[in-house]
Amino acid sequence: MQELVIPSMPASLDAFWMPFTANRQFKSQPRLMVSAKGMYYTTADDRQVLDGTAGLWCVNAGHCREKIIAAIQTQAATLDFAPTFQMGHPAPFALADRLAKMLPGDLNHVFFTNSGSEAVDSALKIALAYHQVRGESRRTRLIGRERGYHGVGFGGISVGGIAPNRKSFGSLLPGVDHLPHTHNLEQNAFTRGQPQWGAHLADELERLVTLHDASTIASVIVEPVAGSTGVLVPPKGYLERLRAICDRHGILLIFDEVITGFGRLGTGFATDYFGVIPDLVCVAKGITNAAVPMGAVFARDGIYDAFMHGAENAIELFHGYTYSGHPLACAAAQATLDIYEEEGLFDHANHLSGYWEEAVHSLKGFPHVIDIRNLGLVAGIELESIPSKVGSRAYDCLVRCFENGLLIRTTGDIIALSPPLIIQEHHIDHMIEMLGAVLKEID
Ligand code: PXG
Repeated sequence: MQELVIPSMPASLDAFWMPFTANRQFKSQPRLMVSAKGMYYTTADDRQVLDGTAGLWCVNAGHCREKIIAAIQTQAATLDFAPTFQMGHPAPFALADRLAKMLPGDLNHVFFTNSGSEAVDSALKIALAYHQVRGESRRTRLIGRERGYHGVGFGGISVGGIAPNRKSFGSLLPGVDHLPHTHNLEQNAFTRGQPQWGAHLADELERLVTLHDASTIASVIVEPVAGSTGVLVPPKGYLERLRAICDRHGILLIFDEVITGFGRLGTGFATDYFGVIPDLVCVAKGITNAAVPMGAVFARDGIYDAFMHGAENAIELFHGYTYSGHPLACAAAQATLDIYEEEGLFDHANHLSGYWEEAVHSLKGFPHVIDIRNLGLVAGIELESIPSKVGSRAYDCLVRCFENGLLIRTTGDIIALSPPLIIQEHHIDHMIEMLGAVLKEID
């Protein structure tokens, strides 16, 4: 067991330009976490905070796992870095092989990145280049979805469907179109699991095909369950229909599993949960339990093979990152996968999902709650917005929960919960109790 070295409070908070944060508000009342273990963070003022969000949907095996710490330490002392451009080291080959065996179908090839955003941009580029190497270079259109979050690269925000993430950044990628989102409170409020209503929304893809012609469309990217925009669970049959339409028109289907991958739904991946196999899968977060940054794109055999033609000394894909397959990330990922396997964490999440569903839906009827949705170990609790102050009610809830010892995540007036998969029933009880008390307290 390592001795903890708790950092002292920084003299100034000014220099760090915080991401996706109201900097001035935060810095006037900071919420700092200094250490973590299992299901809990410890704050700078030495309070325990139950982690209701697995960090940012990523610490699936719980915090500061000894096995992951040891693996990173050993790797750092053995091989700190080696290039993977025209060179190699064993770790990413072994990891890719192990990961490919976890994915269904022929998703057998793995391109490593350092984040979800890079995984998304890599997948979009692979889709474009794939059509080009096959002689269909007119297929350049990318289709995303309203309320989709695919990270913050120019590709990701272009196919993404969140106005504030797009509006300040110019004209984005050309030739992008969007499917409608599937959120509908009139039809689906308080649905447990997948809603019955909404599969027909996938048919909007046929409309886009008619509008643009299939011969111009490269790929469609969706989150199987939209996370960041407030836990939008796909209607029954929706993803199956998207798959069928893509097949009919030679369009690649990309699942962005940055959140749903590595057990969040109680299966390895959403592709297992829904029984729908896409052509490319983006992952990140839970791949290393977030201990070292890493992302990846899985590609089906047909996609990889399409590139493996021409002169053998020619580079097939002009794309990659200095840190693609970084030794520390590979070590963290191997140890993380060991833990998932040894502790049966995906099954554990699956077994607990019924208890979780009951618990979160017990908040129906609490003040301000207008919808509750869930799947696997994820839940979204939507609050009625205060007119002209959208987001302030949920933010108030976040601040009070944190003060009372619970970390939640909010987007607009939607609370998202996605605890580490090691969670036990008593943690769930405590979490719902704390959240319920705060809901009764806020205006
Ligand atoms: N795709 C999806 C589906 C994501 O959820 C990304 C891509 C980008 O990953 P990186 O590693 O580049 O951040 C994400 C990230 C939230 C929240 O609270 C969600 C994310 C990141 C930060 C906050 O909803 N998801």
